[in-house]
This record gives sequence, C-alpha cells and structure tokens, in this order.
Amino acid sequence: SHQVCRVRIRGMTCTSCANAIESTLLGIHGVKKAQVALATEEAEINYDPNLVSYSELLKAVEDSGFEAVLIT
Ligand code: 9UX
Repeated sequence: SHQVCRVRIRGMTCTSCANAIESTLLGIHGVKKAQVALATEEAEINYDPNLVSYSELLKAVEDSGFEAVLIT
C-alpha cells in the first residue's frame, strides 16, 4: 500500500529544477507519483514505504543538489 508525504525543497530557481527533481524521484523504485511545485517549494510524493523509506526520498532530493526539509 502507498503513502503520500510532503517535502519542502529549498534552492529551486526555475521550472527545470522542479522537473529534474520530479524525474529523480520518479526514478526511485517504490515511488509511484511525484509532483514538485516551484511556487510553494513543496513536493508531494506517493510512495510505497515497504520499498523506499521517507529518509531515502529526502536523501535523493539532497543528492540532486537541493535542500530537503521535513514538513510537520
Ligand atoms: Mo536552470 Mo533551475 O540551470 O536551478 S535548472 S536554474
């Protein structure tokens, strides 16, 4: 079963940044959907926690060169 989580992403300056992060997230095994919004600095990710952990999603964002922050 899947879960939806949100991540705040700092450092995006253009639409290509947002698209690149979406592609990175969608390339991860266990990620079903990913939408990154430049305006709100938020990503909404639908994922299977049995296949990929929340912290791995944060790490993938960080590894692509942006800062990922937990939204509480
Ligand atoms: Mo273009 Mo967005 O190099 O950082 S992808 S500004």
